[in-house]
Amino acid sequence: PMERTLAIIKPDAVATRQVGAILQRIELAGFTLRGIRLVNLSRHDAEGFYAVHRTKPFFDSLVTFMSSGPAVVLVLEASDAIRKWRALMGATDPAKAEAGSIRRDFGSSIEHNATHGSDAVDTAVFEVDYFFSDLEYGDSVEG
Ligand code: FUP
Repeated sequence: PMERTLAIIKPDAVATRQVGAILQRIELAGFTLRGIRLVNLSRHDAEGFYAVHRTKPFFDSLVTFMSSGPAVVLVLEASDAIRKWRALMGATDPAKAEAGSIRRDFGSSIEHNATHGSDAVDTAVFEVDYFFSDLEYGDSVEG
Protein backbone atom coordinates (compact mmCIF):
# COMPACT_ATOMS: atom_id res chain seq x y z
CA PRO A 1 0.00 0.00 0.00
CA MET A 2 1.07 3.56 -0.70
CA GLU A 3 2.31 5.64 2.22
CA ARG A 4 3.10 9.35 2.61
CA THR A 5 5.83 11.05 4.59
CA LEU A 6 6.76 14.64 5.34
CA ALA A 7 10.21 15.64 4.17
CA ILE A 8 11.94 18.96 4.81
CA ILE A 9 14.94 20.38 2.98
CA LYS A 10 16.30 22.35 5.92
CA PRO A 11 17.62 25.95 5.92
CA ASP A 12 21.27 24.85 5.64
CA ALA A 13 20.64 23.00 2.37
CA VAL A 14 18.48 25.79 0.93
CA ALA A 15 21.15 28.39 1.79
CA THR A 16 23.85 26.32 0.07
CA ARG A 17 21.67 25.86 -3.05
CA GLN A 18 21.28 22.10 -2.75
CA VAL A 19 17.51 21.97 -3.23
CA GLY A 20 17.75 20.83 -6.85
CA ALA A 21 20.29 18.11 -6.12
CA ILE A 22 18.22 16.75 -3.24
CA LEU A 23 15.00 16.81 -5.27
CA GLN A 24 16.79 14.92 -8.02
CA ARG A 25 17.74 12.16 -5.59
CA ILE A 26 14.14 12.01 -4.37
CA GLU A 27 12.78 11.65 -7.90
CA LEU A 28 15.45 9.14 -8.96
CA ALA A 29 14.54 7.03 -5.91
CA GLY A 30 11.00 6.73 -7.24
CA PHE A 31 9.02 8.90 -4.83
CA THR A 32 5.92 10.64 -6.13
CA LEU A 33 5.79 14.32 -5.12
CA ARG A 34 2.40 15.12 -3.56
CA GLY A 35 3.22 18.51 -2.05
CA ILE A 36 6.02 21.11 -2.25
CA ARG A 37 6.36 24.60 -0.78
CA LEU A 38 8.99 27.09 0.39
CA VAL A 39 8.32 28.14 4.01
CA ASN A 40 9.88 30.63 6.42
CA LEU A 41 9.19 29.18 9.85
CA SER A 42 8.77 31.49 12.83
CA ARG A 43 10.23 30.31 16.15
CA HIS A 44 6.66 29.48 17.16
CA ASP A 45 6.17 27.35 14.02
CA ALA A 46 9.43 25.47 14.61
CA GLU A 47 8.62 24.91 18.31
CA GLY A 48 5.25 23.42 17.37
CA PHE A 49 6.74 21.17 14.72
CA TYR A 50 9.44 19.84 17.08
CA ALA A 51 7.24 19.80 20.21
CA VAL A 52 8.21 16.17 20.96
CA HIS A 53 11.80 17.40 21.48
CA ARG A 54 10.94 20.36 23.76
CA THR A 55 12.71 18.88 26.80
CA LYS A 56 15.91 18.02 24.90
CA PRO A 57 19.10 20.02 25.44
CA PHE A 58 19.34 20.78 21.72
CA PHE A 59 15.76 22.11 21.41
CA ASP A 60 16.47 25.86 21.56
CA SER A 61 19.35 25.63 19.10
CA LEU A 62 17.29 23.44 16.75
CA VAL A 63 14.40 25.92 16.78
CA THR A 64 16.79 28.82 16.11
CA PHE A 65 18.29 26.94 13.16
CA MET A 66 14.96 25.83 11.68
CA SER A 67 13.67 29.43 11.79
CA SER A 68 16.90 30.94 10.43
CA GLY A 69 15.89 30.98 6.76
CA PRO A 70 13.69 29.37 4.14
CA ALA A 71 13.09 25.62 4.09
CA VAL A 72 11.30 23.42 1.54
CA VAL A 73 8.49 21.17 2.82
CA LEU A 74 7.52 18.13 0.76
CA VAL A 75 4.95 15.34 0.85
CA LEU A 76 6.55 12.19 -0.60
CA GLU A 77 4.55 9.14 -1.61
CA ALA A 78 5.78 5.59 -2.20
CA SER A 79 5.21 2.14 -0.84
CA ASP A 80 6.99 2.10 2.54
CA ALA A 81 7.72 5.84 2.07
CA ILE A 82 8.60 6.56 5.72
CA ARG A 83 11.30 3.91 5.98
CA LYS A 84 12.51 4.46 2.39
CA TRP A 85 12.99 8.23 2.85
CA ARG A 86 14.80 7.75 6.17
CA ALA A 87 17.14 5.26 4.46
CA LEU A 88 17.83 7.72 1.63
CA MET A 89 18.59 10.48 4.19
CA GLY A 90 20.90 8.35 6.33
CA ALA A 91 21.67 8.63 10.04
CA THR A 92 20.88 11.85 11.94
CA ASP A 93 24.57 12.73 12.32
CA PRO A 94 26.12 13.25 8.83
CA ALA A 95 29.46 11.97 10.14
CA LYS A 96 27.82 8.64 10.92
CA ALA A 97 25.50 8.52 7.90
CA GLU A 98 26.01 5.87 5.24
CA ALA A 99 28.19 6.69 2.21
CA GLY A 100 26.01 8.06 -0.58
CA SER A 101 23.21 9.16 1.76
CA ILE A 102 21.78 12.68 1.57
CA ARG A 103 22.87 13.70 5.07
CA ARG A 104 26.38 12.37 4.48
CA ASP A 105 26.68 14.26 1.21
CA PHE A 106 24.85 17.51 2.09
CA GLY A 107 24.81 17.81 5.91
CA SER A 108 27.56 19.42 7.97
CA SER A 109 26.64 18.61 11.60
CA ILE A 110 24.05 16.70 13.64
CA GLU A 111 21.99 19.91 13.73
CA HIS A 112 22.72 21.16 10.20
CA ASN A 113 21.85 17.82 8.63
CA ALA A 114 20.14 19.00 5.42
CA THR A 115 16.85 17.08 5.62
CA HIS A 116 14.06 15.86 7.89
CA GLY A 117 11.80 12.83 7.58
CA SER A 118 8.84 11.59 9.62
CA ASP A 119 9.71 8.57 11.79
CA ALA A 120 6.35 6.73 12.00
CA VAL A 121 2.84 6.66 10.51
CA ASP A 122 1.31 8.79 13.29
CA THR A 123 4.05 11.43 13.17
CA ALA A 124 3.81 11.51 9.35
CA VAL A 125 0.10 12.36 9.59
CA PHE A 126 0.79 15.10 12.18
CA GLU A 127 3.69 16.54 10.16
CA VAL A 128 1.96 16.50 6.76
CA ASP A 129 -1.07 18.20 8.32
CA TYR A 130 1.22 20.75 10.00
CA PHE A 131 2.15 22.17 6.59
CA PHE A 132 -0.40 21.06 4.01
CA SER A 133 -4.16 21.19 3.58
CA ASP A 134 -5.92 18.22 1.95
CA LEU A 135 -6.45 20.41 -1.13
CA GLU A 136 -2.71 21.01 -1.54
CA TYR A 137 -1.63 17.40 -1.23
CA GLY A 138 -4.40 15.94 -3.27
CA ASP A 139 -6.83 14.02 -1.06
CA SER A 140 -9.74 16.29 -1.92
CA VAL A 141 -9.18 15.94 -5.68
CA GLU A 142 -10.40 12.82 -7.51
CA GLY A 143 -7.89 11.08 -9.80
P1 FUP B 1 15.92 12.31 13.00
O1 FUP B 1 14.64 11.53 13.20
O2 FUP B 1 17.00 11.53 12.31
O3 FUP B 1 15.69 13.64 12.33
O4 FUP B 1 16.52 12.62 14.43
P2 FUP B 1 15.86 13.08 15.81
O5 FUP B 1 14.37 12.99 15.76
O6 FUP B 1 16.57 12.34 16.90
O7 FUP B 1 16.30 14.60 15.92
C1 FUP B 1 15.56 15.60 15.26
C2 FUP B 1 16.51 16.72 14.92
O8 FUP B 1 17.07 17.28 16.11
C3 FUP B 1 17.69 16.30 14.09
F1 FUP B 1 17.41 16.24 12.78
C4 FUP B 1 18.71 17.36 14.42
C5 FUP B 1 18.40 17.71 15.84
N1 FUP B 1 19.31 17.09 16.80
C6 FUP B 1 20.35 17.85 17.28
O9 FUP B 1 20.51 19.03 16.90
N2 FUP B 1 21.21 17.30 18.20
C7 FUP B 1 21.07 16.01 18.63
O10 FUP B 1 21.87 15.56 19.45
C8 FUP B 1 20.00 15.24 18.12
C9 FUP B 1 19.16 15.81 17.21
